Amino acid sequence: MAEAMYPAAAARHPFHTDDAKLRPIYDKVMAGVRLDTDDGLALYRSPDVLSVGWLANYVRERMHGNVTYFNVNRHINHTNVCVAACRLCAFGRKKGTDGAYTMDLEEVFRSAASGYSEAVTEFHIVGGLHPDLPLQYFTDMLSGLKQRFPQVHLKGFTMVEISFFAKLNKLTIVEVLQKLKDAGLDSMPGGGAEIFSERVRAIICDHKIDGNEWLDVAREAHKLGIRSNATMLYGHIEDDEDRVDHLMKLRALQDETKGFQTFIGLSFHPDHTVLQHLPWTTGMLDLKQIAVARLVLDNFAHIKAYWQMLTPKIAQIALRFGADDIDGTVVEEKIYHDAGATTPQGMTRQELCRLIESAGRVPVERDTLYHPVTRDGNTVTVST
Ligand code: V47
Repeated sequence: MAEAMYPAAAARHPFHTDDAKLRPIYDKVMAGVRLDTDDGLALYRSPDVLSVGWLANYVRERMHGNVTYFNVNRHINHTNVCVAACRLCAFGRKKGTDGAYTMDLEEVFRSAASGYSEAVTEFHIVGGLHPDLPLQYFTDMLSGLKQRFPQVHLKGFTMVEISFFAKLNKLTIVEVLQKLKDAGLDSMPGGGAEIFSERVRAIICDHKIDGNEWLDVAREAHKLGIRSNATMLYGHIEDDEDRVDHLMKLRALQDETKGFQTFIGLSFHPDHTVLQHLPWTTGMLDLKQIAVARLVLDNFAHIKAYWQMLTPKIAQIALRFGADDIDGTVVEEKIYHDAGATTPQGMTRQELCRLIESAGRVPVERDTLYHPVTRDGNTVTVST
């Protein structure tokens, strides 16, 4: 059906490219054959970004037709106090220093309720690694949010936070995940993966768990039925091999657990970080990253163009380079804005729909698990 409606998916026209290395990749994509490491490298290194994008768009339309997903969500960053001092980060503060904050639970609940009047379907909850917050703060947060907002999906805590909670509370990863799940955790965001290469991690985030631990926590979460997203931080000091290695590791874990929902490439924002001498990513790299992810991550249903990080304009173009999701209303964002993002803090549902429609796509509001959502005023119905 999708193939009949969308010409790129129907592959009626021949594949014109100046880059001969893309031709065997074209053959594999048409035949639905999995791409390997060399293919991933050839895609990153290709000067023909439009052909790379065409291939990714073909796959995107084969999977999702003309649909682009978005959601109505709110980010909650309960604390920026963090014991790690990652060079990539402008958000974290040491306890007691200028600008450090920690919300008490009443502030968390107030912040959850504030913002746009549109009924949100998801709270996205992440914070720094605070040395004094006991696990009960988080279980009380989750159960308190569920009690006050029973219809809202709670997507919270990165693999890095889970590992930290386990160490701080002398519990296993599984015990922490189970307690959070029992308190109301529905799924997890994809942050904190950065890039799995040890060489790069030693420079950009040496205080963080290593890549294998990130993957181990994701594996345990998926085994408990907690789905998650996955991310990759790019555009700093990594090279093409590091990027392909990262994608291959995510793909291998997805083969095993099928627990990842969406992949989000996160472009490095250097301002106010220790790495602020590094340049910002270019639009071409951002688009190529979306496309390569779509082509290599054949077992991921969704590739997200996070508008707030990419800018709304690049995110729109990304909907023709492999992305089928543009993220949500967000309302209040701190991590990227502390690192120099100039995008708005949030967008209304109507603004998101306009962005998607003017990219020639059909907006579909989804809940966190990609069930379509319909609204009558602020009454939300989820089709499961
Ligand atoms: O965990 C931190 C990264 C992540 C910087 O799962 C930085 O739906 C760039 O994970 N420049 C938070 N990146 C964002 C995130 C996310 C966002 C939207 C949706 C989802 C999802 C997840 O941002 C952090 C870290 O990996 N980060 N500092 C920086 N200066």
